[in-house]
Amino acid sequence: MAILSRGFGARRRESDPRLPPGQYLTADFPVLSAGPTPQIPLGEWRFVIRTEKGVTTSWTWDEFLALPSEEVATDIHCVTRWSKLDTSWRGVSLDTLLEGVDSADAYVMAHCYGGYTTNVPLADLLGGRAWIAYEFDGQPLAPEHGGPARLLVPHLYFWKSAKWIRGLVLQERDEPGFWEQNGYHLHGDPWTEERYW
Ligand SMILES: Nc1nc2c(c(=O)[nH]1)N[C@H]1C(S)=C(S)[C@@H](COP(=O)(O)O)O[C@H]1N2
Ligand SMILES: [Mo]
Repeated sequence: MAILSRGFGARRRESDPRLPPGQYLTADFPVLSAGPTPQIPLGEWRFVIRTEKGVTTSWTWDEFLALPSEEVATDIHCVTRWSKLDTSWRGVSLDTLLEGVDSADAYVMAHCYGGYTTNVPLADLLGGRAWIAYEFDGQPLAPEHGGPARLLVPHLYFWKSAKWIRGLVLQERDEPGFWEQNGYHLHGDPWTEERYW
């Protein structure tokens, strides 16, 4: 009985057009962290964007909360094959954050409290497709899920959505971040299964 109903559920889930190839649906929210959860006092929190020329733009927590924010309803897809549909977030669009930043660099390295890094082409952060998110389900983002704030790039596999984000460095060349150095794809599009390289 259990096997039959699981099989039936799996077939139904696979037919959901929002599910990328090779993914299954999950209703809970797994925590995947490569290290311990860093504790970041809000008074010390900064978000910094640096161009390759070394020009920095920086926000304190209060300055960050004063920026225009957006509600984001989106599906998320982890390379370990779970997908979660209809998640809801609040955050500041990268379009807003990069507006005043003058740079010709095409790539970005995201840096986190705790040392995690991940690389993303700048184009994937623009066009209303990426945010620095600080709420999940109407609540402050829980520390284990990246609070105070995390990068949210839901059209790429979820390892690109760097938790405990500290800043972005714009770069002329693409370079592998933490998981990318360990074999994960440089880009990570779930729809074309850019899992490993
Ligand atoms: N700083 C940091 N960000 C991270 C990670 C991490 O280990 N450290 N793990 C990544 C991976 S592999 C995934 S799948 C998601 C998991 O986010 P969650 O724990 O909120 O589900 O965060 C990504 N961002
Ligand atoms: Mo992941």
